[in-house]
Amino acid sequence: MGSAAQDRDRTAKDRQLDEVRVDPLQGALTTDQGVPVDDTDNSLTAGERGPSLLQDFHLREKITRFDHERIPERVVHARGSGAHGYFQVHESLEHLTSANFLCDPTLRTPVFVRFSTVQGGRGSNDTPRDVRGFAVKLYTQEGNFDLVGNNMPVFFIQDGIKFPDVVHAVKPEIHNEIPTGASAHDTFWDFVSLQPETMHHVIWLMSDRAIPRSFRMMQGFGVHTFRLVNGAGESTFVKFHWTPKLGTHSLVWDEAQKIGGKDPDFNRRDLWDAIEAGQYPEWELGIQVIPPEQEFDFPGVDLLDATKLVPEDLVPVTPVGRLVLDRNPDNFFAETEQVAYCVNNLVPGIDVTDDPMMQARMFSYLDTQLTRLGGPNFAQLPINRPLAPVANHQQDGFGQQSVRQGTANYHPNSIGGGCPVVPGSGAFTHFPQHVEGPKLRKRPESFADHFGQATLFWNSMSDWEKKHIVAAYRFELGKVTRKEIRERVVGLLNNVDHELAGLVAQGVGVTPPAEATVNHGATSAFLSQTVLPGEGIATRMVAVLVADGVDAAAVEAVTEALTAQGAVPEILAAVDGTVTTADGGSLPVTRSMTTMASVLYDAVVVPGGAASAEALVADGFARHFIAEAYKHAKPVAATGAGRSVLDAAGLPEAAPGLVAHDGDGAPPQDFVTGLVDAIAAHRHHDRDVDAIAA
Ligand code: HDE
Repeated sequence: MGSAAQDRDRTAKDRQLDEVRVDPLQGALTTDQGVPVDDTDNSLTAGERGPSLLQDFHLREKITRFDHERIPERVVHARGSGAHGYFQVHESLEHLTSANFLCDPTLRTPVFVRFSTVQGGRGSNDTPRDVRGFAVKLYTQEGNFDLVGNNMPVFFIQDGIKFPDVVHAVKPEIHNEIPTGASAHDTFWDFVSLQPETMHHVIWLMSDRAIPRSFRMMQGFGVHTFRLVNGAGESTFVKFHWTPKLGTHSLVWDEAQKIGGKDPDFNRRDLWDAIEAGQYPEWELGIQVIPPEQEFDFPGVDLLDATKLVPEDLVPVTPVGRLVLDRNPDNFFAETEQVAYCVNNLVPGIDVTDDPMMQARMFSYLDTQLTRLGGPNFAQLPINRPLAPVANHQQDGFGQQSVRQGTANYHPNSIGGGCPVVPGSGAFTHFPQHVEGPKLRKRPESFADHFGQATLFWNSMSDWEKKHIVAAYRFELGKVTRKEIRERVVGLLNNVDHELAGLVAQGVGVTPPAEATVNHGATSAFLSQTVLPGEGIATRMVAVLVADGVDAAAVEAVTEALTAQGAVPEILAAVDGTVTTADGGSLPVTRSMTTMASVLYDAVVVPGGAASAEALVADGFARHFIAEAYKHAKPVAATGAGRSVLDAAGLPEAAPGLVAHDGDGAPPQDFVTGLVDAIAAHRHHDRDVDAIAA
């Protein structure tokens, strides 16, 4: 374990995990029984070239254990990345809830968070167009509370009974297991075209929210309406929101696809590296609070309908606490793979509602984990074990870890002194909601509007966001081979917005709908990513392209200024090692350019130096690197002769996010400020990039 890890804040969960941390790199090599092994490189054979012997228990054990290393992957959200951290409430929320982690501002509640994609298998890449999971396990003093959310505030369907259908439709097709990590195929869009309730979530999926730049730069949502219950037994409806300090930022689609090949672990690596560098990602927890008497005050929105959000224009999000991730797992399998989130994991003061999606989830998570984690004792796995004491009469089953003492394994008992007792207070109590009605299978009338909020989302987008959404529909539907499915989707889109439907139709070879529908014209000020800029440029990756003869003073000034702001400049040259600077010095190269690609960086800088610029102009890889970064709307900067490389890459004289300084040596302050601001703005989509060949 490195010194940074040793120095970290020790949380209660961390200390609990210490009990099971082992360092197998010490001492003698043994079997699972602790018997020292004499040779682990050669099987026991009858004669030097003879057959292996059955009695070689070390060989058999080693192979058997290897054969059984894999467990079933999650049926959805199989690809994930996790991290430890803590949550701390700003001020007591005791007027709303009795949950003590939300009432005591001095408490730092340990958490384990797992981010994920949904469609792809465990080995799929990080950057498909997909929803991202945002699952938080809080190890509170009153038991584990899991907030198992996504990075989008709504869901595809309204009733959990449709979940197997939507997942079957989006997963790889069953005859050929194609496509991996993508929704751009016939079965998904067939389902969408026949199930109009998907329209709202699907437009989020077609937006840049579905291709986050980083797990650290995406929002999280509890999606369902929850119930908070205070000490007096009064209940309030809430919606949970996580808002990242770094802003909500995305890739562009072409970039996301290329990253899938250049670095399939892009988001996982980004999370890991930021935490190792001490740049701990942070989110604000916010709640929308809806008093019970206002439950029916939102026309077209039933609080129990997971395809709807409550517009923040109507109910603002109140910041209530902070989530910080400050420690990487020690072991991927033991922690990130074996963690089991469950919508059932509730603590006193937090309850569910009758949202039929939430109700189905209450069943599904535990059920799937019984298979995935091999039996009913998975809550005893170190990563799942609560910090709160566990005492009950559950027993036996595969993988039982505890050795229970005594004989009273039932309730009531006198032999065990009646223990464990049902406590008089402090227990989880279901909110005593009044329920009555006939048993029936019927979607509520109040769930009926499938288009209004999709229209609201579309109306609230900036011009470039709208362009990206149209392009995404065109891409996805363009991959759909059956024309009638494309036609049906365009028909549904016409109910969202006539212009949107027409633009998509033109791109996918179907006739634009003739009949103009009425757009309600309403907008929300909270849905566009342009209103979620975040703070600063910390952890932004900046490529500095150099060759022999580079202007050392310019490199030094730019890299120092960026590093001072927490950004990560990397010096890239044609080959690894060092380059000779214009003044005869030597500059270490971080990596060779060909092991990387522009898509792995947030910005590109080309420092001056005549010979360096000349070499880069002659290097097609370098020119492509710059053109591609520019096309992806990234900041591009140059000093001195570096400008000629931008020209050779086909960049215009001036453009948003293009920062240049003519002179050699350390560039002036306004260049540096211009570059930092351009990076902080993330992307410059107000450029005309159609003619750029990259
Ligand atoms: Fe899940 N979901 N889900 N889901 N879900 C699972 O549980 C399910 C839904 C979400 O990092 C599974 O342990 C049903 C909404 C996340 O381990 C499974 C329904 C939201 C994760 C399951 C939904 C989510 C899962 C698969 C419709 C956002 C990954 C493995 C009623 C609020 C958790 C597992 C992790 C995982 C069922 C809908 C989020 C099969 C039946 C809505 C983040 O139980």
